[in-house]
Amino acid sequence: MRTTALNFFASFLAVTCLTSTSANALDAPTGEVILTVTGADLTHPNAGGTAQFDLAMLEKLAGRTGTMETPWTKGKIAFSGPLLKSVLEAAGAEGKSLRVKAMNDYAAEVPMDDATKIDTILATRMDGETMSIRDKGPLFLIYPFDVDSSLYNEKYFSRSVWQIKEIEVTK
Ligand SMILES: Nc1nc2c(c(=O)[nH]1)N[C@H]1C(S)=C(S)[C@@H](COP(=O)(O)O)O[C@H]1N2
Ligand SMILES: [Mo]
Repeated sequence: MRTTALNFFASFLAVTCLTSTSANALDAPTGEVILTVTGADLTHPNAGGTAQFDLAMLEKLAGRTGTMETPWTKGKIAFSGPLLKSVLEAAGAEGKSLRVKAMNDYAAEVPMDDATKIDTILATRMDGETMSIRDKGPLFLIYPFDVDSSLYNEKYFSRSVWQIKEIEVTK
């Protein structure tokens, strides 16, 4: 009896795991594409070899809100959006480095550790409002300056790319 229950539980677990693996497949965007993740071997592409996201897809991912001062804003602002880590997981991206590219020609090299070891936010909102391009939107990479003030320096400022449109994952 006991073994049967255990076996049943084990197969239940196996089925659940398999189901959640296929649920990891990335849906196709239905709204305007605001982010494209590119890289050699994404495991969850949804557009050719790339992973495209609209706002709703990004805002469904695990995220956080951090209220903080930044060099680019006045007073304390609540930045919210998915964690960079969740976005990369959704795309099935693995690599050592990221090239975070803005709509203008600016791009920054961001080590993968900044996604995996730091709760960096790919901010979609400031004080609850989506950001226009003029306000550094639609996406702004925000380090958790509220949690770790030692990040508040030029090294991380230069990686704080605004008007992001693409993240290229490199080996
Ligand atoms: N889209 C975009 N993001 C960017 C930059 C840029 O030119 N374009 N400059 C980066 C650099 S090098 C730094 S130090 C800070 C500069 O912010 P500041 O121009 O407000 O001083 O933003 C970073 N993010
Ligand atoms: Mo800079």
